[in-house]
Amino acid sequence: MKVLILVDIQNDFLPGGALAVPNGDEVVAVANRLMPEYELVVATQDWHPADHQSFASQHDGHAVGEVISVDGLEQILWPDHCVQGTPGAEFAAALNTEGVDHVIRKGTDRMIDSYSGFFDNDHRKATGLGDYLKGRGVTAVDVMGLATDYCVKFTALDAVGLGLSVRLLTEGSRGVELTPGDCNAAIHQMKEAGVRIEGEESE
Ligand code: VGL
Ligand code: ZN
Repeated sequence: MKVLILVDIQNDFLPGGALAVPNGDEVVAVANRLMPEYELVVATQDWHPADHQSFASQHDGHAVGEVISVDGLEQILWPDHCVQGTPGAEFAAALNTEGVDHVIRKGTDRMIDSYSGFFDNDHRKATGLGDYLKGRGVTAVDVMGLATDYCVKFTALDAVGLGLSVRLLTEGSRGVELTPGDCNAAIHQMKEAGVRIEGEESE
């Protein structure tokens, strides 16, 4: 079964959003074009409570971009984003959500972030996506969306870890690039883990 995972194509990750991914809006048209080619389309949605501990606003004396320890885990501090029920957390208006079969919300536990659509950042809890795919006999997934160097990367890596055959659709992915080179490094890391990169010959 051809399965597409659309990662976090939400207003706050688009230009003008709270955690804007440069050119993030360009992935919407790619998603809309590709969805009809797939039998199953799953979309992940970053869905934080307003007091999520990945937000710099929750930590006096700390700023966006700093790395601190939260509940024993290293956490990059982000601007408030994708707060449950706010416009920023909604899927991009131009995304054809009618083509989406299933939505997985993540990052709902205030104490731990969840870049991956499968598990939180410490693999303490599963989101249900792994079981959902397993229950449908899915063995391979294509992954695309926002952001290449965070949620797309960790979703792809966890998919590999669950034994799925994974392909990254670079055309449909854009990165935050907090540091220049982060996207290339993420792609390299995915490749090393066994993710096939769209458009590249596999050896
Ligand atoms: C993301 C940072 C924080 C992402 C989500 O979708 O890549 N990045 N929350
Ligand atoms: Zn988030």
